[in-house]
Amino acid sequence: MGNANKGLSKVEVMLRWDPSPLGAPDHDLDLIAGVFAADAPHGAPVYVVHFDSRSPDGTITLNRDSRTGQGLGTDEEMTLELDRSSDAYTRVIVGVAIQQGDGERTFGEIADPEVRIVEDHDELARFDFTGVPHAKAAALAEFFRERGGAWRFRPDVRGFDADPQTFARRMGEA
Ligand SMILES: [Ca+2]
Repeated sequence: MGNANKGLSKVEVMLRWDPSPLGAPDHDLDLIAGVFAADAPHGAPVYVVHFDSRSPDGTITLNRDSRTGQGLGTDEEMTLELDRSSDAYTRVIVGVAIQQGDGERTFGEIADPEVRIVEDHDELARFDFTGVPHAKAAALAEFFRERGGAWRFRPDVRGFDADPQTFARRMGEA
């Protein structure tokens, strides 16, 4: 169990959305995590994890990936083993980006997108994107390491007018 003094250890991030209407182009949302080092917590990420990119130390894993949102329940799922991460890393940002095809796609056009962040069975946060309807990508949550080493969580919703690659580079700016 996550106890307040001990900090977070292993966190699950779950993304779901509904498929686009029949005949319309697929909506492809991606969970993205950026990992930041102590000397540049708001700079470029040391590495990012998404459908095409793995965590070099194996502490962040994308367990499930969807390109359409079809199926019941969670469409994409990521596990963050914060307690196994190197001391050099002090900040992790988790967000969602929409793949941009022909024409622009924003969260307001996606049917029922939702992210849940859970540790064990405790829900830390739930996001429905209603605050960022015009964004193409959004940072949602920040995990940060306290001086004593414990990992903490805070919601941090910021919309971006950016494709997934640009979002991944810039997600740590704030
Ligand atoms: Ca996807």
